[in-house]
Amino acid sequence: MKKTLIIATLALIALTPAAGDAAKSKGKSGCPDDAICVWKKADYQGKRLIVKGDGVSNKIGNKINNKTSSIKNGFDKTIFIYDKRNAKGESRCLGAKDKVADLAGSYVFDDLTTSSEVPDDPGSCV
Ligand SMILES: [Ca+2]
Repeated sequence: MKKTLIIATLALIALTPAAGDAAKSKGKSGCPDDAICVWKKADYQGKRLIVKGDGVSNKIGNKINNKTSSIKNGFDKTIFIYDKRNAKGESRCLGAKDKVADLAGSYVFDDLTTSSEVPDDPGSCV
């Protein structure tokens, strides 16, 4: 009887850190819902910046201007990123929950992002 209790306790101890590690490994490469997340390095590495809320934001330009190399769209709708402030200049589109591991790839937008936009009713990327 006592032995069973000890085994059960040990099993619980063994399981607990595993759950903690899983949560931790998600870490800085994750992106919350209803936010745009950008990283200074490709593959969601390096400094992460989270931009929450709808509409146009210059937060990326204010914090890590022209230094974004990967991006995730945590919104359930299309968002845009722009080369200039206030949603001006060249732009790129990301569909709902879309992500780009390396903006230097086919997106050809590495180290350019300055502002972002979450339109009310954007439709889908063309
Ligand atoms: Ca720019």
